[in-house]
Amino acid sequence: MPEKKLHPLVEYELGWLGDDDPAQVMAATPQKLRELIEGVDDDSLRRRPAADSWSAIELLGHFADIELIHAERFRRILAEDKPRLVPFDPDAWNATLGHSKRSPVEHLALFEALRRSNLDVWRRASLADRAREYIHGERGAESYELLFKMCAGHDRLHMAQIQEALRPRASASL
Ligand code: NI
Repeated sequence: MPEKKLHPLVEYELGWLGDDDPAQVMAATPQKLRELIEGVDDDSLRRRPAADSWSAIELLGHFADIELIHAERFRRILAEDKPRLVPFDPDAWNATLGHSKRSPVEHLALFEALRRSNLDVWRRASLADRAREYIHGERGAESYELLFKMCAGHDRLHMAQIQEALRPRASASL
């Protein structure tokens, strides 16, 4: 069956997931995030690798934001008839909610509670539920299953960014 051409962002995030089970990937993420930041000092957590790249702490805040957005989106897709998703501006949330000033414990507590709940909603959903659609402003109709898989790929791409943000750097003066 010919497949609909995927939007580049969708293709990119699904590429990070590959053929892996999205629920398994997403269930493992909280522990992986804790391991990534274990023993990391506060300066390193809050240092941006470049002026326009988020620090590890900002990325942890982003994990919580995205999980909150998905908590709402997943539920609306199940409860409403082809809901139109409300756009979300991650940079604006990061800047105005002060993610860089919070602790990793705060970000992780919110993320983990929402992740547990979002996984529970997914596991209880039937195949027909998972095929339910929403309308994305730019990309048109997509399924709950596609959005869920994108979320799993999104986990991996941002975990790689956290690793990158925490990579020791040569001093600028050398
Ligand atoms: Ni993101």
